[in-house]
Amino acid sequence: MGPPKLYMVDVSPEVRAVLLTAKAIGITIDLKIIPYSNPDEFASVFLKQIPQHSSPFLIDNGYVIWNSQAIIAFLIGKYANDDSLYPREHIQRTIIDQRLHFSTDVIFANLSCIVRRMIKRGISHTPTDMAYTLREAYDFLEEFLENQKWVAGEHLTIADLCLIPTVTSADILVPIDPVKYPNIWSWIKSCQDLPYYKEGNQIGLDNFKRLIKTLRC
Ligand SMILES: N[C@@H](CCC(=O)N[C@@H](CS)C(=O)NCC(=O)O)C(=O)O
Repeated sequence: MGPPKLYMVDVSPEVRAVLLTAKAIGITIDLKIIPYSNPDEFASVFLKQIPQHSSPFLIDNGYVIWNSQAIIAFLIGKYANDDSLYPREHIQRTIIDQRLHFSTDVIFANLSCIVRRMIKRGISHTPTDMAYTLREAYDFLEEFLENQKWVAGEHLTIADLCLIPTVTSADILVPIDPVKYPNIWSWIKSCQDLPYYKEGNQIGLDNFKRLIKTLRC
């Protein structure tokens, strides 16, 4: 059977959310790079297995699971020793779920739209309306973090592990002003202090930064 296999490329913030979660719960996952540059291999490992053609995806005991947040909930349910990262108590869980949707629907949605335009249409700047929406999202996040250390309360949860890769990636395209957003920067610093932050987010974030630099040239 072996450890679960994660098919991924770490420039993706959604991938890094899974990497952070796996490290936070202390499980080993077998990382497989999606072979984007090899069309035959890409068709057999990716297009065939994933009807939605979406990365990352996980294969665990023969089951194929895609969507980072579905993967994360699965890993916590199956492998975590306790529910502290995704508590079952319904109000706590609802707040976490709300933040997860905020990460996907607002931050990642805009981020991926900007990056797709860069890759597919060669547009090197961030369109004003998308920059505006990201800044509006920073305003909301700043407010979520008022008087609390983590995005869903006083404890680290998967909401932080999902938001930190999307927010730090968004910062590369639309910089987060440290004067205007002190709560966001102190939360980023708390995340950076996690012992698994470098491997879980920083390495892939640096790769994302290099990719954006190339696309802007
Ligand atoms: N919300 C989804 C987003 C998945 C997604 O859009 N992934 C991108 C990469 S970041 C993708 O697969 N794009 C299509 C492709 O790579 O062919 C998730 O959390 O998994």
